[in-house]
Amino acid sequence: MLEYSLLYPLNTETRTALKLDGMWRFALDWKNEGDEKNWKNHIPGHDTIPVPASFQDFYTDKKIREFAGDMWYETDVLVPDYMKGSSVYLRFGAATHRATVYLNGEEVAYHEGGFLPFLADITDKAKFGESNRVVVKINNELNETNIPCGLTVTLSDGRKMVKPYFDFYNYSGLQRSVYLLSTPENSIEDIDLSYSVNGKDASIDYEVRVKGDDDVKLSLYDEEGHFVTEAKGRKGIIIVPDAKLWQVRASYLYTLKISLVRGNQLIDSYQMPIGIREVRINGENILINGSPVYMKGFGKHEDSDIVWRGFNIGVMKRDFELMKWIGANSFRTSHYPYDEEIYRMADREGFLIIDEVPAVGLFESLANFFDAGTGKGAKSFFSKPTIPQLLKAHMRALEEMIVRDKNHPSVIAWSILNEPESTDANSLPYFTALFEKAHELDKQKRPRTFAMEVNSSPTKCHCYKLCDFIALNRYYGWYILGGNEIDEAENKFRAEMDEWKALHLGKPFIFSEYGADTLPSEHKLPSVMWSQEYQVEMLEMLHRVFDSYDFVKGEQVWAFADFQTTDGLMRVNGNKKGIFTRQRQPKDAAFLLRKRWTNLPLNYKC
Ligand code: BDP
Repeated sequence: MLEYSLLYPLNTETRTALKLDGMWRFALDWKNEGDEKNWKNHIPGHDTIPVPASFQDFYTDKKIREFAGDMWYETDVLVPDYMKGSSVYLRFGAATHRATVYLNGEEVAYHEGGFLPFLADITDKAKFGESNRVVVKINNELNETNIPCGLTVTLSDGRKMVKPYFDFYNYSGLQRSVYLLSTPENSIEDIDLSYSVNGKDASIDYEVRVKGDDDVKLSLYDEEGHFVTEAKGRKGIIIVPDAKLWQVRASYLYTLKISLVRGNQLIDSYQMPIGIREVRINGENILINGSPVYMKGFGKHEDSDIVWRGFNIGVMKRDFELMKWIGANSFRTSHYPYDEEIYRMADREGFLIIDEVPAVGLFESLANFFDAGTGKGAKSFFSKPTIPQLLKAHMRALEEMIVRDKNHPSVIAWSILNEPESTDANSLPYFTALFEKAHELDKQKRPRTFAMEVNSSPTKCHCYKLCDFIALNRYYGWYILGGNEIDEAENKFRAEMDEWKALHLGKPFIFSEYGADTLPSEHKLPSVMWSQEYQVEMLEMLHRVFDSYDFVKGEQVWAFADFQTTDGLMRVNGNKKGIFTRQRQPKDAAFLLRKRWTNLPLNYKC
């Protein structure tokens, strides 16, 4: 069980959540002297930087952009007097990849893992009614003992440089909001919910975790704010008469209000939007509220101009509008859990999310994304001595993700890894531990999967049987037999699909990635690779194959928008497989997808 509550920060009758976003002081620790020189008390220099944002691309100096090591953030926070007597925390939405937090020079938290929230308990250390100095040391190095995996090398001039085993830029810093939180000492810590629909009614099976021994009361309100029903006790069942269900692209959100009471006194109060819906896999179908759905959508990134991987509320809005325009109903949070606001928006807009833990780069290659796409195999990653430590970090991230995201109706599945080396026999115990943990942590027992690269074929993969549905990343027509060999690619793809079919797994398959790099500037008739015409042709070929297999129940194209990667021969200032440009304008393929997806019925092939 996590040592703190990951409930989304809210202001209620009993709680305060103050955002500390804005310009923070900032210093890069070039000489690795910050610890020795006590930067925890005050950092040197006059530079300031926005929070939330990635630090890298603001600067015009390449050495700053490519900095690897410790970076220090600082701000002064007035902790209001009225918080005295409460539990007080600093809450970081994410600090990439590891952070040490100091309050008035004293360490109050250490957290590893760059894409999930953590809390620093400052109840006994804060000076109330006065200014408190918050300093955060963040380290952005990559290694093989934490996810995502990569290497950090030292260059001849002594500078460090990261070598990601993954295909996205190693953006880092305080990329999500920071809050000053206060909650009552006795407080609501967590809640688990699961749903079942019985005819017109629904029942909500709940369990509230509480600090202290006060009584728990729950009240349910409909979308108009009208009272529906209530319940008492830490555990129980709420019957919702005439329940309005949360449906794909037609959401309905109730508000669940949870109170902690002592007699007539209100001790703590928290509320959350909830959507009543069931998720089940039945044979080759993915069922939402008992009805089969075909998933249409994207693999995405948190990536945009100007604040990079930092959360940007405007970009979020634009992305949802584009996804609605194109007829999508789902996305995967490749390759890390996204900002909490995105899940809240998906709840409201009725999108389905495959929530992915940042387990990418678990592959014995410096260019996993490329080698994997070509089918170049490797088979020793899970035999490395670092594996026990990596598994520990992976388990922790999985737990944080599930605890944070389990109450979003939009989250319908967990993706436990992306393109791991599942051809290594030692991968099986590693995967099994994680798959079991996901079920143990999730009251709703959502389906679990991992996104499989092309080596994870029926004959070579040791782990696909653990998946409740199969998620394939396939690049036929791009890394495999591209351009003039596209017909060969189609044949080869069909041959692989026939192999899967022959296994009669009786499970749904989705394509969690497929796509072609495309420069928005390039047009060519007849097409060549990288032209807009080729992206359209290749998608048409792949869709033809998807349509020939009834067990294929979803397609999430790679990628939603162009995004930044590390420098390299294979990338033209980033990955250009976007259906939209990085500025969120459509390439030609967007119109093809819009035509297809707005015409495919939700229960396609069922
Ligand atoms: C897959 C990876 C993804 C890459 C993509 C690509 O899962 O992160 O960006 O290929 O090569 O291997 O475009």
